[in-house]
Amino acid sequence: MCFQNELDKRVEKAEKIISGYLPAKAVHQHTVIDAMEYSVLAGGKRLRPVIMQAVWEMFGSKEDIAPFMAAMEMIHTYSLVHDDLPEMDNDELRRGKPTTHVQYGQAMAVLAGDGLLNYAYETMLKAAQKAEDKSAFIRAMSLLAEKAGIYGMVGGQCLDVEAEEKGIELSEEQIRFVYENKTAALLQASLMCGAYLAKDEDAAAVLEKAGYDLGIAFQLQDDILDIESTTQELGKPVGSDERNGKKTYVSFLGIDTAKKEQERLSGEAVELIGSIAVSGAERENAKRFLMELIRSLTGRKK
Ligand code: GRG
Repeated sequence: MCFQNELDKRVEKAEKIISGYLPAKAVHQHTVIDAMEYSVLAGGKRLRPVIMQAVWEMFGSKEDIAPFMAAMEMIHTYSLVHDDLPEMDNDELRRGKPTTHVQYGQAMAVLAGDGLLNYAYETMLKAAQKAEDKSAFIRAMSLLAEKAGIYGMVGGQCLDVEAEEKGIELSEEQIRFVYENKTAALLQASLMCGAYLAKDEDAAAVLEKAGYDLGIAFQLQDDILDIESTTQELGKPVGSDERNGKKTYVSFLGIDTAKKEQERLSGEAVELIGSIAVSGAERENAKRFLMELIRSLTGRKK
């Protein structure tokens, strides 16, 4: 099967899983549940759950990865909903659709983000009760929590927001901190959960490094697209960094060096994954897919 067909199939599978874990309708709080569903089902590449499933296939574990895939996409989506709010980036378009606060109002968008974050943990905890290997399950869950929190995504977003609010020009090291946490942390968790469920700590350490490289490369490409792409192609506004006078890693490196660095980091991530030994055709296939997926993100158009 060619890579694009396999990716399409895997995205479709991830979308079914994610939809299956969305909260049931309810009478009085139906608006927040609708807004949560709207945000999650608005589209998106489903990159993180697809990565999670591929890694899980590489290692094999009796514990199900599906609740983690759904929880990861809920956490990722909450971060986008909150990031789009007027108090943060004030964006009106996301995934080609009106942002959640445009569609449902600001208060409901805050609640939808809160609801998604909380429901992610409800989803994993419900599944944990049925897990055979509870310690492996809890290890994976606490990794996800950490990478999403103040020592991960929220921490990265904190410095990013503060710099913008106070007009502070970040140093290269500080920009790296922002990228490592705001962007790489959830990608690292996506790569590591499957290894933790299979209790392979050594592989998880290699995947954490690969996730760092992938995350920085992914964010560099995001910044490059903000300069070179169009709103139509991206499904979200472009040129926002320049408009907001925001210094990015690309403004430090210059666009040509940034492109080279992005390729170097993606290549390093692929190599690290390639260095992990797996045996059996199915596991080899999952590893090959994961490597191709990361290669395909170099020069991604959205
Ligand atoms: C509000 C706590 C909090 C955090 C917000 C996610 C985020 C942090 C900000 C959004 C803006 C941004 C540039 C984030 C970096 C990560 C990133 C490139 C997210 C977009 O991920 P994609 O491209 O999105 O996978 P889709 O829509 O395809 O799922």
